Amino acid sequence: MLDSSAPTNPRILFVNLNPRPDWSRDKTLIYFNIGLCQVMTHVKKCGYQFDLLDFSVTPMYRSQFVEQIYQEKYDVIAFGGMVHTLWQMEELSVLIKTVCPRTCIVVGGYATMLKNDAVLRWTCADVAIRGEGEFALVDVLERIKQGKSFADIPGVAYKDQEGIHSAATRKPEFSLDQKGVPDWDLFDVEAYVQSGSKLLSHHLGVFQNQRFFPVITTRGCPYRCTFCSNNQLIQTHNPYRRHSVAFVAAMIKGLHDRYAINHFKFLDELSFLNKSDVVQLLDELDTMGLKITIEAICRVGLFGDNDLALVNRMKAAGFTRLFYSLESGSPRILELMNKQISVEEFSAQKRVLDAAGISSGTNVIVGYPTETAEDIARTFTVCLENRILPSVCFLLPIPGSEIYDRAIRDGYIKDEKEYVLDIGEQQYLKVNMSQLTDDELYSCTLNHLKQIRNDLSLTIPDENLICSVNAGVKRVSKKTMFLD
Ligand code: B12
Ligand code: SF4
Repeated sequence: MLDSSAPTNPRILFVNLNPRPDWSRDKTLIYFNIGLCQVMTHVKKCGYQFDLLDFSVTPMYRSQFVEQIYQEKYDVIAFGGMVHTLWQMEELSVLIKTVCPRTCIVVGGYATMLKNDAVLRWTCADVAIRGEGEFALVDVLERIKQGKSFADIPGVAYKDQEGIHSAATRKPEFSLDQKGVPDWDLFDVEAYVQSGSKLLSHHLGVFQNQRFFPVITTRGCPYRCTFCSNNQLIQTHNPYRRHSVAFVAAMIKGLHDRYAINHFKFLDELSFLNKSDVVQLLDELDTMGLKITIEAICRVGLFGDNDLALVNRMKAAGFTRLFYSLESGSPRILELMNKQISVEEFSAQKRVLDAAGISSGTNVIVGYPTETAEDIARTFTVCLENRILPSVCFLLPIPGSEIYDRAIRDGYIKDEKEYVLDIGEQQYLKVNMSQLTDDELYSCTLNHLKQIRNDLSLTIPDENLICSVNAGVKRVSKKTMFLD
């Protein structure tokens, strides 16, 4: 953008996409978008003003959106998200360019990490911020203010009349604490809290009558499971880092005191890498003495039978639930997944958490290449023996994962753009790389889940065993982010 009429103070609009515009609102949570909130917090700190349209809280008709952008004549419209929301980025960017061709569209989030700047090729976006967006977006806004090109901003790819200009990866330059606590009030916090307080979901836990809020205490994950987009995509942009425990405690206390939040869900990929991480946080929580409950994420193998004292201490500090994924009960498949865990460790962890009264959540993946009905049966037998109903994913090749590259190589994905723009979620069987037919895979999974449900005397209808909102082999999507 080399423009003599460069705006001194660009008019900026942020759009928070609703990742699930077609999901029934009373049956699921709307998740606070911490990443976008962090980006907006930094932009505000640097002196910029902006508007926000939050589609998660207030969905809009297309005509309302068009009216707003036409009237306001924004210089910059910024939005972002997972690759699973790329279809929305396309829809929105096409619409914006039709109504306001001169507006600079900036996209961020996981979708921008697709190979070969696909986000710039497949959408009408002008600028793609790869990796963490806080500092890079401010660099972009400064260039817009100065009427200068976006060339040579680390992590910023862009397109102009000459074509697409790729960017080197911008390594995270700052410690997590240096980013500061997000300015939660930029969003309608109460709308998010209310969404959680109405929810009663087996898979997500029971939030009714709780004031739930998510927090991030770490970024990234040092492991490289073959099915996870961390495998190739995120590692380079997002090395494993932790907030200090003092920061985490202060953030929790701030949310508790200001919004009366009493239930915290750590939305990390990996909240605790080892036991000393747990001990340090417990020491800090002890000094605060708040009456709160917490859910966190760890890996199988963190706790064993000898850790009862430690997990008892966690329970006393408010930890009510830990989520750790088994993924498969077949050692052969676990090995292929590069999961680096064992079934025995899973059972030991479940046992010791049960003894402390901390509930366990787990996920399993079905449909892995070479997987047989016997492998799948082993997975569900492990769950049944450990008395846990897992949440289930059908293996979904996600860009950035080894499995995605394999799905392309082996011809399961023929047209990448078409696939990614309609990727859907892991609860829907889309690409079947296993030894079973689609029907066999789906019905054997459902039958195993029914058996576990019955044995554990749970009252979950068949249609909600795989997906708590709606079930089916194929995803049903309206394919628009706007109200009808
Ligand atoms: C909360 C969450 C969700 C929420 C949605 C959150 C939201 N409001 O957008 C829900 C529950 C809906 C969800 C669903 C899914 N999720 Co999810 N989710 C997460 C989770 C746990 C936390 C996200 C978060 O807050 N991160 C912390 C913030 C600080 O980081 P961030 O969001 O990446 O933001 C930074 C940058 O990306 C960038 N950025 C982000 N937005 C923007 C915008 C602009 C304009 C700019 C400039 C920059 C920018 O700057 C931010 C600050 O540094 C992550 C794991 C994780 N810990 O990251 C998985 C994760 C993002 N999800 C993932 C997956 C696979 C899914 C599902 C496909 C799972 C499924 N059910 O099938 C679905 C897809 C839903 C859909 N239809 O799109 C993958 C990523 C996939 C990918 N490569 O895109 C992750 C990484 C988990 C994993 N390791 O597999 N998810
Ligand atoms: S699946 Fe979990 S442990 Fe494996 S790489 Fe992804 S976040 Fe890390």
